[in-house]
Parts: sequence; structure tokens; C-alpha cells
Amino acid sequence: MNNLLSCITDGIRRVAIVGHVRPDGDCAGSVMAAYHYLRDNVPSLEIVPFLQELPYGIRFLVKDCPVRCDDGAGEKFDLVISLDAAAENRIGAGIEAFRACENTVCIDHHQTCTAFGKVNRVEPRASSACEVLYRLMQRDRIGFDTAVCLYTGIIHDTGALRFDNVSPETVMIVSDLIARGIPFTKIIEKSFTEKSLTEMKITGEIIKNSRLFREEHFLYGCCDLEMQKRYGIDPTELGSVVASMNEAREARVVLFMYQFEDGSWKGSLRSKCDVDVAKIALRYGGGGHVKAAGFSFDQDPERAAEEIRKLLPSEEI
Ligand SMILES: [Mn+2]
Repeated sequence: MNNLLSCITDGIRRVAIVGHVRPDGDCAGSVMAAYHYLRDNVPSLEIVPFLQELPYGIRFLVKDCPVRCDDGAGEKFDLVISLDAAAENRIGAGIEAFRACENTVCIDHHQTCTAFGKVNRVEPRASSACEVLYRLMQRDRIGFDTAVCLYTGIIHDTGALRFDNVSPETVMIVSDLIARGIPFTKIIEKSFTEKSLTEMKITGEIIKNSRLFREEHFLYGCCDLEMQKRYGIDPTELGSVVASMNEAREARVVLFMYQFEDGSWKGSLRSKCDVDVAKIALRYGGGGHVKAAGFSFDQDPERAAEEIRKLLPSEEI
């Protein structure tokens, strides 16, 4: 598939767009970019974007849009498009709508992606799902709202163009989006840099309690429900903690684990060396990228950290 509009064949009237569980900027950005693009260019379509609740900083992406957060069970769509999800079971809201539909498209950039759609466009070297999606759009058909969503996704998955998933092509795309007059400074500030004071304080406590294994240059920290309650925040407000931990000079691999209301945990991994954290996440049924990956688990976090430490190369200090 080279063109998103080529999916809209005769007889397609009702389209669902879905992303992964616990949506981030690239997931919500790509789902909403596809929504705006199809709505602008095929006004006769009924388009339903599905997204679970978003972290505060990126809620502007769904403002005034008819987004649904249920699983879409029992509903009939002529086409379901999945964005930024590496496997079918990683789809969040709308997963049942996807499963029930014969006509599915999978657009993704994870190296662990299973290409689970009937039609697939997976580019493991692309910075973001938004970058892949941009290439499936016609430049002169991209409207303002679509540009805002695409830009937000690229910024989030590249750490504001700092990560090594940025290619000259990524920068060309950003250049084209900025040329459309989008408020690019404000988007970075509001959705990426800015945090609540509470988020900064809890990050401080997590880092204070974190533990460094010097031989492996492995830093890990965790945040259980008790700590979240004490600060009055939920897991959607912990998205920036792992990036803060990753700034530690002593760390080459970072693990941040946080608990959900049902007692389960999520682990976020980052690497600043040649350790491929996607491979580690895959062992736990997760996935991601070489330098940033995640997984879910139920065991004791200390034990999970110890297991992961044993997978890392160590060296004399
Ligand atoms: Mn992504």
C-alpha cells in the first residue's frame, strides 16, 4: 500500500481507526491524523477514532473529536485501520472492532511488529507511525489539523528530534509540517516538555529511591500504587519518568516500573548503549524499539529488575 486513500474502495462507508493500549503521542497523533485526513478528503465516510484515555499533555489532539474509548464489540465496520500497534493484542480501544472486521490495515514502525493486518505497511526504520502515515498521504491533501497531529507524533517518538531514529527524511517531513504554520513551539512545550509540579515531585522521589547496578550500568526505579495515591496521580502522569532517569550519566540501561489499579505492572526500558531493549521486552511479551521498549508483568518488581540485570553485559568498574 502506497496511499491511504487507496484503502477507501467502493462500498466502504464506515471506518474505525485504532491505536495501542496506553496511547502515547505517536499513537494518538497517528490515529487522529488519519481521522482528520480521511474526514477532509472523503467527507462521505463515517469515521470513528478509538483511543483509550490520553495523558494530560496530548489531550488537545482529541478536543472536539468524536473519540471512543470502548472496545467496539458488536459493531460492524467496513474497514479498520490500526496505527502504531506492534501486535493485534496490543490494540487498546476498538480491539473487538478490529477483530470482527475482515478488511484491516496495519500501519506501524516497530521492529517487533507482526504485520497483523490484511494489508500492511510496516517500516521498522521510520521514526514514528506518523512518519509512515505521512508517506501514505498526498502532500497537497494534508490539512492543518492533520499536520498538527503528525508533527506531535513525530516529536514524541523522536524525543523532539534527538533520538537516532531521526533520518534526513524525518527532518524533511517536519520541515514540510512546520511550513504549514502549525504552532510547533507551543506543541513541544505543552505536550512534551511541560509537566505538572506533582509529576516532577514524584519523579524526584522515584529517582531518590532508584537503584544503580554499577557493573551493568543498570538503573531501575519503581512506583507502586501506594506512592501514586500519596501524590494523587495515576499512571498516565508517569510517562516522563523513564526519560528523566535516562539522563543519569551512570546509567546505560534504565528500567522504570509502575503499577496499575488492577495490581499489574508496566516496565519501560531505555538503552544508551548497544543493548537491544526490544529483545528484553519481547521475552516478557512486550516489544518496541532497540533503544526504547516496554512490557507488562505481574511479578514482584524487584525480581523483574534482578532478572533483567542478569541479561545485561557486565564489566569491571
Ligand atoms: Mn510509535
